[in-house]
Amino acid sequence: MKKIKKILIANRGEIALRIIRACSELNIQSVAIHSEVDKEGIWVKKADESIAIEGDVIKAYLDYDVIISLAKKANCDAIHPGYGFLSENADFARACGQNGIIFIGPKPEHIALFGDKTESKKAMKAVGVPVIEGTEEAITDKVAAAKIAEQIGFPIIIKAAFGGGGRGMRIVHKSKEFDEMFESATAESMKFFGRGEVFIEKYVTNPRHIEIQIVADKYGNVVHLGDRDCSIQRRHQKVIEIAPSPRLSETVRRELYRISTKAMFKLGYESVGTIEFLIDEHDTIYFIEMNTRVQVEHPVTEIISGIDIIQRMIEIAEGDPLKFLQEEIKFRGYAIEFRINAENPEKNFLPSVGTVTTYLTPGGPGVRLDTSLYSGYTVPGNYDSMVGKLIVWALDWEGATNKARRALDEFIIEGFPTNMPLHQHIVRDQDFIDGKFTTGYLDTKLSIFNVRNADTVKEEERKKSNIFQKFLW
Ligand code: MV4
Repeated sequence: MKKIKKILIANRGEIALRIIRACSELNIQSVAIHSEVDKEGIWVKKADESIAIEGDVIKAYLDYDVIISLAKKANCDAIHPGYGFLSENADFARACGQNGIIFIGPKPEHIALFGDKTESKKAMKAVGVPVIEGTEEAITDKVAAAKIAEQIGFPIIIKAAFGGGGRGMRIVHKSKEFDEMFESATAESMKFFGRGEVFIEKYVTNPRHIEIQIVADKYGNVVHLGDRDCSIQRRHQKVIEIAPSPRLSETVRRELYRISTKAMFKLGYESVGTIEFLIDEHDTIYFIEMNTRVQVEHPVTEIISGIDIIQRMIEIAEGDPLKFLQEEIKFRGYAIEFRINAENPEKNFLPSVGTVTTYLTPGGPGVRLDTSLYSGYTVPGNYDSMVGKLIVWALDWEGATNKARRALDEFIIEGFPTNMPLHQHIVRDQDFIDGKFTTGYLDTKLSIFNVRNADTVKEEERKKSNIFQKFLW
């Protein structure tokens, strides 16, 4: 007898729709929640049931006492948190369990462990994962911290001990900058995470950002679903994600798989998770952090492995053992994900709002679109600017970059500015096509792309309108 027959999705937008689709295929009922400004959201329309949460439009997705009580009232057996919002809140995961609601995700103790970046490093080091030289404990004393920075040797990086995603992070190149950077990192960490503790590491210059997808059941079966290259970021927001990394050596790849699966097995990890690494120019591997949630970029892994990660999360929460052994998982081809953001490249990527007027989606072989957009939809300005993900797949890297160019040029969204012009520049850039990129890629390319130049964008629009004309007639 199945334990999970009805799931409340404690999220919004494209990931809420993604979870609803997974539920539908598993014949599980879905319940959507939405704030007042989200009542026209596609996920509200597609769920079997939907519940409006009045009041503050951000708290609607964060007040877990309300969300748990709504789940109980709607006779839900489980809650799926998606990513962001409550997805890495250990107290929420614990509260679900205490209320007889299954939390679809890792154990609360692992969510808590990996939310503490210094404890994470200690735990991963203890199970054989290489970590970056730095302070083992969080620090709050500036004078002591400065001494440690001198011992480590510049450049160093200051990071929030209870943060992530770049907030509260400062790179310090020389001693005289340290005090100011320490104070600003501490202040930013306090502002965004409510905790000011920071820690220090040796700064790894110009690395690639490679992550490993993990799936583990409740019986000690741990598999990896390959690697993703997430080096192409702007201000710590991933812009493009790729699976597998086009320029990772097989030796490094095998080692990443080995240490990741071994570490998760030794820690008794359950559900899905992503282990983030830095790889420097000498192919040295460094663990940076672990995400105890499904990630935005999970589709690129789904496409090359053929495995539905959201459905496996639900089956693991149900108590089912994994259906496959590591050796049965085969990876095929390359997938590239382009995050489509409602933001204006001409205004330094300032978030934009508006109503979708002309909406022409790409298709054809190897094209997937996970989005909350539809013709006539009005993007609210209250949330993250990502409104969708265009994912393409081809058997080889060259094919994938060509398909990306074709699909992006086919994709027409009018009614508000998006970052599509940036993507159209990147897929035509020789360094991208050659797979030559590290975390510094966009810093060097943004000015060359001149993507903020109105003429460039106008030229792109003209070209697109031709495609539009061709496409329609
Ligand atoms: C680093 C690093 C270099 N050296 N740590 C941590 C949070 C994650 N989102 C990015 N992180 C990094 N940690 C050490 N010791 C480089 C990154 C990093 C990065 C840093 C600055 C600007 C963009 C970046 C993109 C990816 C990774």
